[in-house]
Amino acid sequence: MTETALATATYAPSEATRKHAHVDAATYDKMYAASINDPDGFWSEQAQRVDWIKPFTKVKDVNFDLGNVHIKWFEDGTLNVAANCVDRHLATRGDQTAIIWEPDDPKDAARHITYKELHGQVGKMANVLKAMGVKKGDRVVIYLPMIPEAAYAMLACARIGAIHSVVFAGFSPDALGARVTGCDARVVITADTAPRGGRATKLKDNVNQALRHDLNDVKCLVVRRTGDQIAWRDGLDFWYHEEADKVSSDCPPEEMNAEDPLFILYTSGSTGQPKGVVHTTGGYLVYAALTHQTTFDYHEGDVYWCGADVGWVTGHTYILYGPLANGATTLMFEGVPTYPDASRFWQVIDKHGVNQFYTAPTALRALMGQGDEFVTQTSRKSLRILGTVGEPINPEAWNWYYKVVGDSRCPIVDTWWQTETGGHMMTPLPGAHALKPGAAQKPFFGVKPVVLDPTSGQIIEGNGVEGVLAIADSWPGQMRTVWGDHDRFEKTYFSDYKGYYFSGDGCRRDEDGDYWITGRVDDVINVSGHRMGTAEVESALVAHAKVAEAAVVGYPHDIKGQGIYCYVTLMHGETPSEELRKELRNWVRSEIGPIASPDVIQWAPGLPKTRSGKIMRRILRKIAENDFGALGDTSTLADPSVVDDLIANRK
Ligand code: 6R9
Repeated sequence: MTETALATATYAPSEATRKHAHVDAATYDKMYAASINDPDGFWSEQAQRVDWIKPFTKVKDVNFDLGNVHIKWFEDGTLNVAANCVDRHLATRGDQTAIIWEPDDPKDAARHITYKELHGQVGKMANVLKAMGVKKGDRVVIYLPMIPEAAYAMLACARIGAIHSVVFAGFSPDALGARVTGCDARVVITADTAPRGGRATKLKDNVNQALRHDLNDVKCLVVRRTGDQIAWRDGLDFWYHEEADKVSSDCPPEEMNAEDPLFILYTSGSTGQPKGVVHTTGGYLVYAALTHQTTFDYHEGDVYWCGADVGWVTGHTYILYGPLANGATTLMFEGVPTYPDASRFWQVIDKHGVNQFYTAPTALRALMGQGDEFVTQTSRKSLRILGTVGEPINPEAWNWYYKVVGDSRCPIVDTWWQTETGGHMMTPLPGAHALKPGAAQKPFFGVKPVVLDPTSGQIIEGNGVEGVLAIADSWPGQMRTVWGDHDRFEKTYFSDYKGYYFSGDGCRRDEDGDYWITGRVDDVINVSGHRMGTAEVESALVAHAKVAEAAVVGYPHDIKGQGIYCYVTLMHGETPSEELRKELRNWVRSEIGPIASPDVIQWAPGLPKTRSGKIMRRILRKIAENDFGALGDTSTLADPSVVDDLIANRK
């Protein structure tokens, strides 16, 4: 199939999927209408899926007007998130596995942690934190690998009302230090060493380095993961296993207000230092639980796997809080998709009988480039639902995921959302919608998307339209503020388009009213007066059989205003040549049209990516502009050396 044919194919839910699903088409329409017409009634009912200590009487108090933005849900209710994710399941499913832990090395034993064990572990960790002086409202930074203790630590904070800020274990000491300072944390939880893909990151050394100057009174709780030798700061560092021996596992949950902060998560914007996104207790949990159940069509007894890292929002909402609030069995994977080989994901799925699998397009494209045999040698028959998140998925990768991974059996939920939104904002629902490859398609319950004209800020009505994506009203999972800087919160999200939450993404609403995310609007380029999404060109390039991955940026062009600069990674075994360059240029012309013809194609053995797999286009733009002095911070890249290669080989 050509790219265009792939993109226009639709896949209706099979009868089996539709019948099994919590939400079919009619139910979606009914529930969506109710959520928009009567948000108070809808959310008041949905909020009953969590246990409240003191029931709320007020559902929603929201204002999006610049200068007075405030967002409150269930504001006079009280509850505890850890009690909801753990304690309340004990009576009915104490012996059910809550967390399956799959270690980096498949030769090591996997672990199954029941809800009962989880309860004991969370209580212990909570009492250890208390003994270290952590109180309600204090911030705790968590810098851990993907081990069960990461879940214990997050839930322990929630239990005692401390605010966690998880920092991805791949971040550098400087990035870690900035985040500890940013939220003024007095305790960091880490491990000695993090094994990942057969390589080891010395986390405790990183912590020592991060805390070496003005943070040298911050305490550190250390989980023993490998037993490696580490440098110790006497009086400040504590082994978790030693401290845990000294305390009981009984720790009563703190009664928290619905609007008390649950966590801070730092995320990058288009300007300045990373912002501390603040999520609160009641609304976030309700939204996490409802979206997890609905989007993944989660049913009692399912084994569910989100392949993200707990260092990202996807890990917070869809490894931990959503699944555990629903009493699910959630899988935590310590490793990487290509270790020991490119078959690992699919082997883990077979090993644990995974029913729902959720990953990012970048992982799929990387695996797709390795060939189908890594997939087809496994069974995958337990799979029911597949999901993607993080960036627009190109129809090629979608098609591969659908046909090769899912054997054309499993619906793909393409979930558009953000750190700021707390949970899914747009996605097809497996039993309700005919899938369109690459479309996030439908707003979730309570989400009122609007397409705005980027220049006038006016709402664009009707179908077959394109603009910037904003949201007209609040939903319970929405971020409440930027930690310590409410002004920045208002300016970033509510000042460009008055009265709306601005997402920073562009989108198209097609003739059927389905939404397609076209990418960050800061990535839009203007070529000879034509607006173009860099993602469009990338999608065309990766549709070529010899291309594994591509990143496209604009660069100043004397005649066209902006030209199209493409970084292309070829499939394993392909050799760059002038012929191939010409072939790709013609390919893109034929896929999109002559206006999209690449001006420059640079072969890129690797692309600069964050550790969560996002391509850092900022760096690629600078290289394309020949502006090597202003590359900015490259320390957070998964592999900073790719930048040197790209500069050395700049066209
Ligand atoms: C959850 C997460 C948010 C940005 C968002 C958008 C992009 C995420 C997407 C998607 C197209 C999807 N994005 N999911 N674009 N289709 N299904 O990724 O949060 O790291 O904050 O990134 O990611 O551009 O604005 P975060």
